[in-house]
Amino acid sequence: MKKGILILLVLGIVFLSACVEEEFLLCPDNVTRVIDLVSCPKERPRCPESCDDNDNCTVDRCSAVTDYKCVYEEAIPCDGNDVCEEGEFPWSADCPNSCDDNNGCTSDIYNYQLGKCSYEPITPCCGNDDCETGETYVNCYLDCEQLLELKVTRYEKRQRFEGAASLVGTDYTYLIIRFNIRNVGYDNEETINYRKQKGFYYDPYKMRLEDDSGKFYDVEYDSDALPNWLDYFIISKGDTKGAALLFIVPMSARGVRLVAYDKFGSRQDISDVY
Ligand SMILES: [Ca+2]
Ligand SMILES: [Ca+2]
Ligand SMILES: [Ca+2]
Repeated sequence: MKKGILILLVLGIVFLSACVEEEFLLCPDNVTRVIDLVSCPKERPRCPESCDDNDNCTVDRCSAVTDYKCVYEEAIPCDGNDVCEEGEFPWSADCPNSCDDNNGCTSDIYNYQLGKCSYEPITPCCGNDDCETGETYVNCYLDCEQLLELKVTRYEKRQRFEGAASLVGTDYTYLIIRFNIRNVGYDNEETINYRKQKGFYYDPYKMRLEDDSGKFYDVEYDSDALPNWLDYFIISKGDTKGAALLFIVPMSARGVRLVAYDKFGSRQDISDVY
C-alpha cells in the first residue's frame, strides 16, 4: 500500500513539473521566440537602404549577385563627364551642339575616336565650282558650262505616218519634232565616227522625249523617212544643225520636253515641245 502511494506521488511531481511554463527568448529578428538563442533562424542578408553615390557616371547596384553589397559600375556613355562618347552627339552637353560647317559639299559628322567634328567631301556636289563626273549644265549649271543648246522649232501631231502603221482609233499619236542643235562648247576629239574630228557627237538615238509623268519615249526607227533626218554626225564647236525626229506618244501626254544626251548618257540640254 505504501509503495502505491509513493508511485502516485512521484507521478504527481513529474506531471506538475511538466505544467510549469517554459521561459522563451526573443530572437534578433524580433519575431521568433526560442528557448535557446542558438536555435534562432539565421538572419537574412539585406542590401543597405540606399547605394546612391550621387554620381551620374556610375550605375549603383546591390543584390544577391553582389552579395548584398553596394557595387558601382562606370556608366558608358555618361552624360556630364566632359567626354563626348558614342551615342551622345549632339544632345549631350559633353559634345558640340552641331558640326555644321555651312558647306553643303561636305558631310558633317562627329568623330568619337578623334573627339572632334570631321568633314568628308561629297562628290559629285553641285556648288563646289567643279564640274565633276555625272554633272552637266542641265543638272548643275552652277558648276558646269553649257556645251549644247537645243531649240525645238516646230512640232506636228498626226495619227498616220507614211510607211508606218496607222494609229487611228488608238490613244496614241505620231509626234514629229523639228529642232536645232547647236554646239556651244564641245571641242573634244571624236573618233567614234571613224573620222578624227573635234565637236559634239550627235546620235539621234540618244535623243529622248520626257513628259510630266516622268515617262520616256524613244525615237522611232521610221524617223529616217523624215525630211531633215540627221544621222550620226559630229557637230563642230560653234555649228548649228537642224534635224527632225519621230516619236509615238499618248494623246494625253503633257509637259513634253525633248532631251539631248551625250554618248555617255548625261543630259546635255532640254527644250520644251508643248
Ligand atoms: Ca559623356
Ligand atoms: Ca557640311
Ligand atoms: Ca560639282
